[in-house]
Amino acid sequence: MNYKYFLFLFGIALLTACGNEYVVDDYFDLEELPGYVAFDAPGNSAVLDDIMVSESDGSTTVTIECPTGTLSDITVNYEFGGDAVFGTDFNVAGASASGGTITVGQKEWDVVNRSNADLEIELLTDGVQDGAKTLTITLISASNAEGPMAVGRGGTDYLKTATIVIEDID
Ligand SMILES: [Ca+2]
Repeated sequence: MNYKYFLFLFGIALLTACGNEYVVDDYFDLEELPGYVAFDAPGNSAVLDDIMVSESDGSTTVTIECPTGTLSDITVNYEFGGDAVFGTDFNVAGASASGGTITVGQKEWDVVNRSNADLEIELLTDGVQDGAKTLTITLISASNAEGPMAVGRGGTDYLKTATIVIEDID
């Protein structure tokens, strides 16, 4: 193989390589993100800090959102965990000791906070010096008219659980 022939081949190889890059660009595939519901954290944070409350605060809320928006109501199932006792340390309307369901609906009139729902947790004073209690609320499943949706940010464990620490006042 002589030198010029090698350069010629090298040039072809370069052109082919460049051509390939365009081919890659041509076939660049935009993948649609799957819809999901997750707890809303301040700003773009993927971490929800523990929510510190006192048992005499009356109530606190956590927000569950569908950042991509939804064309139909989303039914979200959640479960309670931690050592806070349902009916003694806290109450959530319509829920049971194991957890409950909340609907995240489309809010066309609310552009900023589209497709979210506030879950209100009533805090109960028990008159007993029983120390701080922890309540976790974990999103278990979600679905709308289109079918099942992921829970947690992008279907991950991020923003899937909210932790509420209830300080004792007794
Ligand atoms: Ca107490």
